[in-house]
Amino acid sequence: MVAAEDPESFFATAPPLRDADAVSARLRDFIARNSHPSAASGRRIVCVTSGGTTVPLEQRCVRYIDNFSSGHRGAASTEYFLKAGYAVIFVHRRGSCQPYCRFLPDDSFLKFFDVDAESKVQVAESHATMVKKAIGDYCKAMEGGSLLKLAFSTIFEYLQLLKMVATSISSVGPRGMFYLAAAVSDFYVPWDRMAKHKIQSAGGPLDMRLSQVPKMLSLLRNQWAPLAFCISFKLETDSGILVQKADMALNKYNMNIVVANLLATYKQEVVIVTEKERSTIRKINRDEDLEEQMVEILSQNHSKYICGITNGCNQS
Ligand code: 9Z3
Repeated sequence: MVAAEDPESFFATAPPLRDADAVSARLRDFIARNSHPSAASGRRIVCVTSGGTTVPLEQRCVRYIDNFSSGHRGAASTEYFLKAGYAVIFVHRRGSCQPYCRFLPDDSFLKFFDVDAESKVQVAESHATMVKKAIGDYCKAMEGGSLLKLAFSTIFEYLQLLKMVATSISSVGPRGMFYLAAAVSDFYVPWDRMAKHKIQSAGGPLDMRLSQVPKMLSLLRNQWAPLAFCISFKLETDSGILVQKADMALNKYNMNIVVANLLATYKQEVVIVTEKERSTIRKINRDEDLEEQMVEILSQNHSKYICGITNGCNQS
């Protein structure tokens, strides 16, 4: 019997992705359109993952374990990658923060609108500029075919999507990039061992054994998209182990870059760890997005990587 920690068993027992054929067709079209020689071409394609994965405790799920992540980093980074000329596959947690909507508050959304004397609804004057810009940028990305959004909730959906994107993106070789900002569960309940129905409380305290989620980064690097430029994130709460854990991830999974951040300060600073160096980037002023600096540095590193692989810079 294969263990639940084994990738093959994970995929064999996971509930199949809904609309897998349609998702796969959208992906194929998106990659073909953005890698077509006549398109703004030799275009780079990045897969940005964003938001936390859930671990259901019941097949007809009432309860689940969640991972911390609002999706703000992934959404902001997507905007900056688009601005830098990348095509972006935004693999995000359903209901998490979306590109160009980061400034729209979800708790007081109605404040954005006014109703005039004729009962017509319009955007409040005070927010009109921001909303107009957001709509313009979003439409440009969607109509220009440079943004593809794919949603997940569970760890099962996330890893199946990641595999599908990776095996498709492999066709663009080193021009493909993975920016893995999603907060991914380390532990899960395998589908075939999960309670079918709502777990009953009459039975007293609940003992539950979680299996380890198989480490898919090695597969991504070695099998699914071997030439892609891979950036993973390391989130810790203990500053004493952060960089050491990032180094370990860099070496163990052969990542090109690991972005290390602490839960307490991740909005203000991150450490970019490569084989050669570690550099800390900090937010300089309140209104600045740290992601703008991050994307600039990461895309420069991606350019160097493409040059190295293609033996010259004419294809970057
Ligand atoms: C991160 O570390 C992200 O920077 C944050 C962004 C989740 C902190 P927000 O979405 O937060 O803006 O609210 N992501 C990776 C987290 C993670 O689960 N990493 C795994 C690990 O640290 C490796 S895949 O072991």
